[in-house]
Amino acid sequence: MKIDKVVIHHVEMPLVRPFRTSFGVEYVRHVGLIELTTTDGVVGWGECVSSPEPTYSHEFNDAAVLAMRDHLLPRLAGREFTAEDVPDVFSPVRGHPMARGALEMAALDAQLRAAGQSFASYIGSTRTEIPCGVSVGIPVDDSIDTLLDHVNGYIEQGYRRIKLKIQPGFDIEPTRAVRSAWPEIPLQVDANQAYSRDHIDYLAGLDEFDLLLIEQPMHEDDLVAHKWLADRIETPVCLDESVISVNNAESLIDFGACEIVNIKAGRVGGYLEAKKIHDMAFERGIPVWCGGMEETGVGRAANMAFASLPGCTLPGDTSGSDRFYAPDVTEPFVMGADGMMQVPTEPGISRLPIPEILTSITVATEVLA
Ligand code: NPG
Repeated sequence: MKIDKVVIHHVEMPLVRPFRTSFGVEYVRHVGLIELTTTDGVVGWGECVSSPEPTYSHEFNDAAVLAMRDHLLPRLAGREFTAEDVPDVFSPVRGHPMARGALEMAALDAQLRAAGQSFASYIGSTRTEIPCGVSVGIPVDDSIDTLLDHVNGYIEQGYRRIKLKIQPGFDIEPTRAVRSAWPEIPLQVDANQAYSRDHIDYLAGLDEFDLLLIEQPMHEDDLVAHKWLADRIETPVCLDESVISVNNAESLIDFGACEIVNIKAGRVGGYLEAKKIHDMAFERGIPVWCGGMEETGVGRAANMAFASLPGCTLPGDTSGSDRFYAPDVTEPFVMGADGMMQVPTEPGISRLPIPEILTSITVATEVLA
C-alpha cells in the first residue's frame, strides 16, 4: 500500500463510571482514532491508547501526535509498504510504542480490509469465542461496600474473572471482602507499580486469597524486586508496564521476575510485536492474557481477536463495550449472559466508527500526513 492521507480524530468519551487506579482517576476517555487512507482508496482505522497525562507510562496524547506526525509517518511517506514492513520502517525511532502501534494497526486494518481477511484468521486465532474478564477500579469513595456492589453487578452480568485495582491502603481488606463474598470466582489484583521492595512481606498477605496473579506490583524498572517477590509469594507475579518487547519479556521470564505476561499491543508497539510475545511465551509454557486500555470499539475488536490465540489461557480485560461506554463509537461488543464474547469475523482488525457518533464525540481533527 501507499499512504494518501492520515487523519487523527481526537475524541472524548464519558466513562459510565469513574475509573480509579493507583495512578489517578479518569472520568472521560480522551483518545485518538487514526484514519489511514491508501492511494487505492482503502481506509484503515487504528486506536492510539495513550492518555492525556503521562501517568500510566511516559507516553501521552500530545507526544504521540508529534511522534506520529514528525517522526513515524515521514518514514512511510511516498513509499510502497505492507503492514509487516511497518515495525522495521519505524525501528530507527526509539520509544513511543503506542504511537507506532496505532499506525501499524491502521495499516493492518487497511491491508486486511483490502484482502477481505479477518484479523482473527490472520493472527492465528483458535477459538470463536472468549471468556470475559473485567477490571474493577478503586471506588472514588474508598468504600469496600461500594466495591462489593460494583463487583456484584459485574458478576450478575456474567463476567468470568474479576481484576481488582489495589494501592497501599486499599489492598488486603478489599481483596478479603471480595474473596469471602465469592469464594470461587477467578480473582486477580493489579497495583500499577504502587508498591516497593519494602512491601514484599506485606504483599505475601495476599497469598491466602487464592489469586490467579498479582499484576505489576512495583516500579516497572525494579526487576530485582519483582524477582524477590516472585520467590517470596505463592501468588504468580504477572508483569504489564515492565514488558515492552519480546526480548525484554523473555529476559524477565528468564530472570524470574515474571511468571505470567499481560500483553497489550499498545504498550509493546503493536499487534505484530504482541504476537511475538505470545508465541515466545506459548512455546515456553508461560501463560499470557490480553490486557485492556479502555479501548473504544475500534481497538476492542483487535483485542477480542488477540485474546482468542491459543496461548491466551487466562481471561483478559476483554469486557463488553458497556463496561466503559454508552454508547460506544462502533456497534457495541456485547457479552453473553454466560460471560463469553464472540470473536469478530469481519474483514480488518478494527470495527468501524459510526459516523454520527464519531462526529458527536470528536473535539478536534488533525491531518497527520
Ligand atoms: O478493561 O480496558 C480495560 C481496562 C483494563 O485496568 C485496565 N487497564 O492499568 O491496565 C491498566 C489499565 C489502564 C487503562 C491503563 C487505561 C492505562 C490506560
